[in-house]
Amino acid sequence: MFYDEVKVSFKAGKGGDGCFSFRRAKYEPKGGPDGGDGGRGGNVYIVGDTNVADLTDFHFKPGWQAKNGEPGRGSDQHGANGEHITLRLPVGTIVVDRDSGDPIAEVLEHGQQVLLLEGGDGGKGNAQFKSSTNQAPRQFTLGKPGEEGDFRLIIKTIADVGLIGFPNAGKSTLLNMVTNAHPKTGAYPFTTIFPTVGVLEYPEQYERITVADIPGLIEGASENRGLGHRFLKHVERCKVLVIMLDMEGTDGRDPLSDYRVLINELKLYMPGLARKPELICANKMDEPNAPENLKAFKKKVKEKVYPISCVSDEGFEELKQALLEAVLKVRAIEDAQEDESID
Ligand SMILES: Nc1nc2c(ncn2[C@@H]2O[C@H](COP(=O)(O)OP(=O)(O)OP(=O)(O)O)[C@@H](O)[C@H]2O)c(=O)[nH]1
Ligand SMILES: [Mg+2]
Repeated sequence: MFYDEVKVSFKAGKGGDGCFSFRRAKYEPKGGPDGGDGGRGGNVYIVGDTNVADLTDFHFKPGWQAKNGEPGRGSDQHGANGEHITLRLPVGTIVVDRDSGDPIAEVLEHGQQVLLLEGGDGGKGNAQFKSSTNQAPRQFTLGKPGEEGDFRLIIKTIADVGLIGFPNAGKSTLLNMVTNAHPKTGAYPFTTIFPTVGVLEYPEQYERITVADIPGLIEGASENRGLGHRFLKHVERCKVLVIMLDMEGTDGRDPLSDYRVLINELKLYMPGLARKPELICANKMDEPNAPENLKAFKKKVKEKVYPISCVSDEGFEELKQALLEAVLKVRAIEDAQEDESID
């Protein structure tokens, strides 16, 4: 089972209480106040880690708490600070507030650390309240509670290109052939049950892009039917989408209706998704009915189509170059927008 969404509750440590104490020594029967301050509660940090594949650990243990600060002690002893905890999350994880649904934090890179919840301040010991007018203060304060919250952790895959299509279109086969990733492939639907990201290299151009294989979508995916819906979130952060069609129409499929359903599902899920640059890829061109189907398809759809075959490598080069071009275009736009926001 692949967990890309879990409910969790995290809590930072409470501050230790301040101490109320007076010095008592043999020849000092009325020694001054010496109650120390409490230690700070530990913080909760999250950090992105490419070695963490999914949220299984949090599914089985959804509650995490940082240590409380120790109370202050007599003889002016400060309580120890509570230990922080650092939770390692897959890169691309978003932390959402469970009540409001608002995103609180996200980790987008390996090693990126974010302070999620702050530990409470330690209380003040009575020694802190000594003044010229009050030599024997009886005040001290309690430690403050740490921040806490109920969250939803959601992985949203980060890749330049997202491959989407009906089950069995050949998405994983293509990823296997052109990238370093090796997702399972098979002649049955929903072979892929979690997104896999591979790197597509362009040695001559000194470029590389990342490509995500998304589990197959079905009609009604946007309404949460089948496996599809859970996985549409994984294309939200892709720069470019490849709509992969089985041009042979294996098992009675119709490429044109597949195309329309897929575009519609994207729109229904999130209008922004349908506005991303899309490349239409016609797979299985080695099969007997594919050329005829492609002709019919092109009559109805005016966008450029990239015919390929994962059996003969046909069309790979053209598709790869088109992907690079499309990704570089989006990167340039994003860079320009970033510069603008900095100015
Ligand atoms: N003839 C032919 N068969 C192909 C081609 N590409 C993939 N296949 C076959 O199609 C079947 C499905 O391929 P997958 O790559 O597992 O399909 P997928 O789109 O990843 O499917 P899901 O993971 O179920 O969504 C496998 O039996 C592949 O061998 C192709 O270009 N030509
Ligand atoms: Mg697959």
